[in-house]
Amino acid sequence: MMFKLIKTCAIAACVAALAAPAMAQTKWNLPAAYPADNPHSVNLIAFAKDVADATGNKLQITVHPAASLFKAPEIKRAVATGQAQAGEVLISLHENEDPMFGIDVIPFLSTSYPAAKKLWLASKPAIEKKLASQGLMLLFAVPWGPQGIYAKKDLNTVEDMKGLKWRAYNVGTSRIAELVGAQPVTIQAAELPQALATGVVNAFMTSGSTGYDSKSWETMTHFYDTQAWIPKNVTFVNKAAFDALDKPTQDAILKAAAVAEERGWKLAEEKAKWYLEQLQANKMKVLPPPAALKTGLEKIGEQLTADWLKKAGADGEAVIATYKK
Ligand code: PCA
Repeated sequence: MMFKLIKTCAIAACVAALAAPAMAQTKWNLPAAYPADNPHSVNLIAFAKDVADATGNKLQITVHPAASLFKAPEIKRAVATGQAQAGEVLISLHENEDPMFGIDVIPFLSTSYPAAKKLWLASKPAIEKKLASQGLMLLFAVPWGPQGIYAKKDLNTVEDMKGLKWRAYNVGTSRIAELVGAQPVTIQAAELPQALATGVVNAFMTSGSTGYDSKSWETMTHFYDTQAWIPKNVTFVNKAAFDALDKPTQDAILKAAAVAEERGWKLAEEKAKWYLEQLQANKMKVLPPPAALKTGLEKIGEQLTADWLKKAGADGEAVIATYKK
């Protein structure tokens, strides 16, 4: 047994040595925007390790979490222009480029993980195509937790949201502020702790994990578990950088990407409840939305759905129809 193992290792080393001159070691950077211990970053680091292992370290991908290399809204362009070879973004940050990038933030369209997965599969071809037209190749997508409202007072109706200093992270969350008469301030997750500490914002909508990452309990008292939508992060590569790799390395990336997508969805779902428990353990009230608040939010959701359908046209309708099938 031991001998066989040694022999197998020796052969593997030999194969690696023979293959080495064919492609020198390649180093890639993968900027990401969320903290190193957030499940998204953990998954990216596991992905990079899988690629390194499968290629015998021929391709080494360094993950740069916490917006340390590029700020969240700059990552996509950095990868498209080849400043970085791969990257992870909250895809709805780019809804202005194509409504399809915002399909996962339509309120109350898909609010459970199986529904979010179904929506992802329905929208994937269109998203893949759009990314390809921008010089990017899609690798995988991973969800956040369902989105709820953080506040420091009771919210019984949407009228109670009037005048709030509302942190937004994309077009949709800004629009919600406008519709309820709050003041939207766009702040990415990396700057959220600072914004909370300085009182620039006093309410926002996000997942349990981002509330946990930004220690929301230090300034917030309530989390309304509205489960309004499940946004996703998408990981892609610069297509030219991918094309420059040899076939075995390309295959290793694609294989690791498929594994990362599956692992990412699993991790997200497993941890969603844990994050809400942490909010509670830190003395926050974790509550279902009161009926009137829920109804008000649903009305806003209808408005946002109509806005989206208008922007996305026939292509959008087709994807929604596939999703609803
Ligand atoms: N966290 C990110 C995006 C969605 C989420 O749950 C944020 O708040 O910026």
